[in-house]
Amino acid sequence: MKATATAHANIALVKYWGKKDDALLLPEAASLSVALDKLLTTTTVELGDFPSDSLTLDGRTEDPRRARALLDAAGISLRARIASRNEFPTAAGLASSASGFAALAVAACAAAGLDKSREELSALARLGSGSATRSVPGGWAVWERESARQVYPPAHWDLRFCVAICAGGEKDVGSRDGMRLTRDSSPYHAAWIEQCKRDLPEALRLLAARDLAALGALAERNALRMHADALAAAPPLVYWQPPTVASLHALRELRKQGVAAFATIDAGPHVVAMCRPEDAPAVEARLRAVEGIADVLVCAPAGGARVLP
Ligand code: 2P0
Repeated sequence: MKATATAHANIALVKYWGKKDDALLLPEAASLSVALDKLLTTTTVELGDFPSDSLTLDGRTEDPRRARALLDAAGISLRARIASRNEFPTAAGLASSASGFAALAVAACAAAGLDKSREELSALARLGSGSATRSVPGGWAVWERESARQVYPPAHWDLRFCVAICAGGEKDVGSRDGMRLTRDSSPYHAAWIEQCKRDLPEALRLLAARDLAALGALAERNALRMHADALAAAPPLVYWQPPTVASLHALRELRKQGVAAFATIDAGPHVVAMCRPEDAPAVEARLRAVEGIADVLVCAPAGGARVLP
């Protein structure tokens, strides 16, 4: 009763920032993301008659309660030993909950011998973390309600996503609390959600047409509007650090020089710049020149979660 699965983290171009159901992790608006090849998590689940559940992340012991919620929903009552490993620096504060819970859902069901559809696995991953819903199908994925679906495979569009590490360590306020605080206190929140509802169909049209200039501009606006909403919370949520702002300016400068590179930022300080593969070396070099940037990971689109043989 043991299985191992892998999953990639994803970056949203139309973001999820607000739940309509806190217990079921259902989003107020649909989101669009792409899975990133270098942000890979491998998770092994062993089921048995153990005294309690246990979870380690890169060898450190973590609280297994969110994992248990997912296992219960899958109908797995046996205790679980879960060991998860990230192929990327968690110390740098890169989110691993999306890839972690996607890999967990797939590994746990495989260990239990449960034959679940991709849709069911996506819905299970959601109970661990909202963004994990999209890491199960991987590729270019849309999450509307209970589960996410792949709208295009990774090969639909060979773009690059340059992940600039703009700070070390954990952030002060995690996504779960930050999202709730924003929804409950930002005067702009309703407008943000309405904006996402307008952005998604437009983003899908631009994704179909592979229009980088327009999709990149839309994704950058969407991310900045999400942060405007978070900044307007009480108390305010300031996820940015000085290199975050410097990177936004650096990408603006690059665009003036004719390089199409656009920023997105999750609930943290790191900037992800999307660009064409041939422009990635210049974008990477420009970001590395920003004071305070520790590292840049250049990623390509990746597939979904899968069981390892
Ligand atoms: C996203 N983020 O769409 C957005 C953009 C961060 C900013 O999904 O409470 O860890 O577990 O559902 O998924 C991060 O939030 O939050 C996230 P929960 P999650 O990728």
